[in-house]
Amino acid sequence: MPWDVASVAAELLRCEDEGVDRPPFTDEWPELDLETGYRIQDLNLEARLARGETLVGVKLGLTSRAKQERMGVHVPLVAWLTDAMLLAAGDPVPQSRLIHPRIEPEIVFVLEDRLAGPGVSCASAMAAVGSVWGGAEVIDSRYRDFRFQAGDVVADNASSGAFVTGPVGLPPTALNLALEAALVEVDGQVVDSATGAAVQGHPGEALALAANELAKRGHALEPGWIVLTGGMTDAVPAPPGASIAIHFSNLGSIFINGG
Ligand code: 0L1
Ligand code: MG
Repeated sequence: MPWDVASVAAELLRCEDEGVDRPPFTDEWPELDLETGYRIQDLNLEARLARGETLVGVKLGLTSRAKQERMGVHVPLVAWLTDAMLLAAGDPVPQSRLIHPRIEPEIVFVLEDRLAGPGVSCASAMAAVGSVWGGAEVIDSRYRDFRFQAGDVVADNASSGAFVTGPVGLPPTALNLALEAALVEVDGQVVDSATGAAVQGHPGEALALAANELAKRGHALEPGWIVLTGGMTDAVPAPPGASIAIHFSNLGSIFINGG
């Protein structure tokens, strides 16, 4: 089948809605590059909004070396967050609507001011932040075994699934984000750890990157938006029955069970 922007967008939403995975489109359509992937992503944002979801922010993907190396894609990505992806504290992994969820620790910002690129630096990005939170992203991929190229994963909204923020929100001046640590525990065993420096040297760099990248597509980050700055460590599988905890040094702990 000759794929195009509209047919890939529709197929990705069908896979998401029906909970089925598929091979990456680049196997058949190698011209699916980043720019085309973003057009597909934006088309599916329109579809999500048309079906009643509300835009609540953006997520970055592949901002840490751990994530880039695991996924074999070496470029940071930006994607959309809607209210349908929000989990409340204590919610289990929403297995019934996900294919093969994995969980990763993230530094999360809530914006106080509008942030529009180009030319946004880490310092000017951080000046727009109202509060900083610990977060856990439950990623999912519509691609079998999470196998994809950059264009595929951008089209797939950077493997969006669900996310939850932790119990502690602090003003950005209250902590050194490069040193903020996260420990990832699975069934009571620490399996991974990182500090905020894993994310582009400082999570504010990821925020600046989002503003500058979105500016190329004619968008800005808006006040009140949530920004997930990208997995600090590799993601851990979150099957039914798993018990996952993420402990931040200053931003509290998040507990998620696999349902
Ligand atoms: O599936 C993936 O790992 C791609 C999205 C990356 C999410 C992240 O790095 O936070
Ligand atoms: Mg993530």
